[in-house]
Amino acid sequence: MLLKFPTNFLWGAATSSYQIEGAANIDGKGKSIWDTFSHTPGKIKNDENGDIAADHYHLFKEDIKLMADIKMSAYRFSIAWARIYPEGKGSLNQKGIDFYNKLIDELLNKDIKPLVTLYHWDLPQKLQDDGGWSNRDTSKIFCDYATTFVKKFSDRVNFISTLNEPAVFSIHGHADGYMAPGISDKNIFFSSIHNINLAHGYAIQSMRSIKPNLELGCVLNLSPSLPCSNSDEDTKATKIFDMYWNRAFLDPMYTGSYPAALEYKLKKYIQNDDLKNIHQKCDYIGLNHYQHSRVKADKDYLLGARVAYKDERPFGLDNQEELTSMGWEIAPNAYYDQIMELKNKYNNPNIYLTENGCAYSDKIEKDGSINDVKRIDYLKKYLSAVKKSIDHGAKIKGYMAWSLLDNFEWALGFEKRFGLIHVDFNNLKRTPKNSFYFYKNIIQENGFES
Ligand code: GCO
Repeated sequence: MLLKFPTNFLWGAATSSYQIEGAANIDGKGKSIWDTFSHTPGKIKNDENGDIAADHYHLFKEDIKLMADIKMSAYRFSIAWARIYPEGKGSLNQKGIDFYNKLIDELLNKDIKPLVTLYHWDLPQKLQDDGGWSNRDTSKIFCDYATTFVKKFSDRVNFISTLNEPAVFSIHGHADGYMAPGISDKNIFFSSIHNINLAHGYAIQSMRSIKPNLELGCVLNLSPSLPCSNSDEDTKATKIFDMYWNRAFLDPMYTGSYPAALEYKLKKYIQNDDLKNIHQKCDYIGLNHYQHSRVKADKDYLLGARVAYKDERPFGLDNQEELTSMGWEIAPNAYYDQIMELKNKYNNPNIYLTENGCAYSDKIEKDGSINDVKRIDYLKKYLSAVKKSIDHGAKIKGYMAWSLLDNFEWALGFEKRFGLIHVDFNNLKRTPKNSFYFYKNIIQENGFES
């Protein structure tokens, strides 16, 4: 059956600065917490780092040409804060501004809409040295950075997201320490949650005051949380996990209040008009989604709850269930359920699907092609779920495949390949995979045969 998407539906791909740009120490860029973390032995698989990554910094024109070749209508990317403000604040780095001017101008020359994320985890190290997100001043400094971005680029960029996945970088950066800055401390974690929410609110207010018709919002990782057993401990842990993973940012940003249990934990950080400052009019929710969260109680975890490991197979899940190379389930029903929860419980917002995709180890055939049939199948299943949600009233405005290019998958390094385009990290050669050409047909037809 032919699944047709709405007219003007945006089809594109997503990346992030630290994962693809490289050029980590040139043209005046300051250090970020991911430069520090990736150069800390033992933090990243094979001790890899993003010093070169996919070298998008030098190869962006080639990458944009590939996007234009298949008529992508949008490209979601993030700004490396430390390229603009090497120390997070104070003096500007003109070479950093020049890079993003060239990138944005090239996109516009090719009729590709820039979807900019201001913060995709790479906090300037100097700000971390002053406490990072646990320092309330960082919220205002982020606002100044956002204000500068709008003043320099909003003549050409209309779509701006404040943050990427605040739950991920607050939890993994400050509760379990799995990601930069690698901290595990309850007070730092709780104060960071609140200051990150404040940063979003201050930035939206300031950007809106400069240019009222910008399309502004936040990109959130949201997934239905399910206990991985029917024990009381796992059931209780699932409620706790859901509060931190799904509600800690969505609720204050989009409804104006924290979940009661969380507000109690944050109360010593919350000052007078904070919730009013956080709850600003947003034009959309950016949804990043991959699978359910299968939750397990774990007293050794600061949250007392974590995502189940692959071998902690959730009850009721057929052990034949296929997993991607991340060990993630292929569960398009979870995507549908998550979208419909936003529609039904969060006032039917405009939703941009800002990340979705799968990692598989891709094989290069003798003729140089990459026949990634599993990724094509994944796209069909997940986009069918998207179409079903649209048919049931969800206001989905676009889909950004994660990811345009194979890239640096954080603590897992370069092994996990999410790209529609293969990158040989030894010589930086780009090879479009068959899923890239399948995506070309989807864009051409504005849909596909399910
Ligand atoms: C995230 C990040 C991306 C990841 C992708 C695969 O969603 O975690 O935004 O940077 O690389 O999701 O894990």
